[in-house]
Amino acid sequence: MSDAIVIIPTYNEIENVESIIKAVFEQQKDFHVLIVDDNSPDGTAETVKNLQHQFKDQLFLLERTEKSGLGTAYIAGFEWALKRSYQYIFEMDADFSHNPTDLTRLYNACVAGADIAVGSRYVKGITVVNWPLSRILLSYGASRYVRLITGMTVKDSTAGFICYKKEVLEAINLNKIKFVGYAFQIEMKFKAYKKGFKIVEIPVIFKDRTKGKSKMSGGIITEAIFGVISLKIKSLFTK
Ligand SMILES: Nc1nc2c(ncn2[C@@H]2O[C@H](COP(=O)(O)OP(=O)(O)O)[C@@H](O)[C@H]2O)c(=O)[nH]1
Ligand SMILES: [Mg+2]
Repeated sequence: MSDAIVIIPTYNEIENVESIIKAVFEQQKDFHVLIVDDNSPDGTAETVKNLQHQFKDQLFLLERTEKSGLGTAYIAGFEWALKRSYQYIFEMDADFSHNPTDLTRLYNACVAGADIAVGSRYVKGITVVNWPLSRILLSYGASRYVRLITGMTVKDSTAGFICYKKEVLEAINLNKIKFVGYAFQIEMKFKAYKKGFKIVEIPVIFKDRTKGKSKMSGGIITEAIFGVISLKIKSLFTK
């Protein structure tokens, strides 16, 4: 039994899913993997099922009936993981934007005392490769905006490469998490920050995907812009 599980949400990631799973299992540390697939029309889940024979009791699949956003996919994954005895629960994308070799660095940071280790693009300058300038500006701008509005010190608040200690996920009321896109990532960090958990940022290099398509949309950006203000206002009235 491993103490760590990497949750990877997928929607139409047929070109990446097998290689990302294998890349995680190639790490020296024994990580388990949970794929949360939203009934991808391209057959992503079938590929995972075939691999389950090879990685029995290490590779798990949670299938949902329709595309319902990254946030709710993670919540379903967190609930699944909390029912089992994992101590360290990760978020990672399927598209190799996050380098699986960094998993161990995030893990070590939590073992060394962090409650949340964030794979961060903005602690050593801006470590983003192959994104168009417009997307870098959007993401970096979002990070400055979140710091300004919320007062939270985390630099890369929209990051989705994370190791949570299970106590953090147990303390946050997952049923009350509202957002689905980038705002989901901000909301999770903000709730943990408000509860006094120790958040550590580990510098990572984020690379844009080379295979498959981004599922980012304008709606997700709008959600983040207004979502951050609403998070801050609500936090003034609750503890
Ligand atoms: N299960 C599920 N996964 C999703 C959904 N939207 C995005 N993803 C996955 O979330 C990860 C990040 O999405 P991506 O499209 O790369 O977003 P970007 O990196 O912001 O452009 C990838 O592994 C996607 O397959 C969704 O609605 N449901
Ligand atoms: Mg991506």
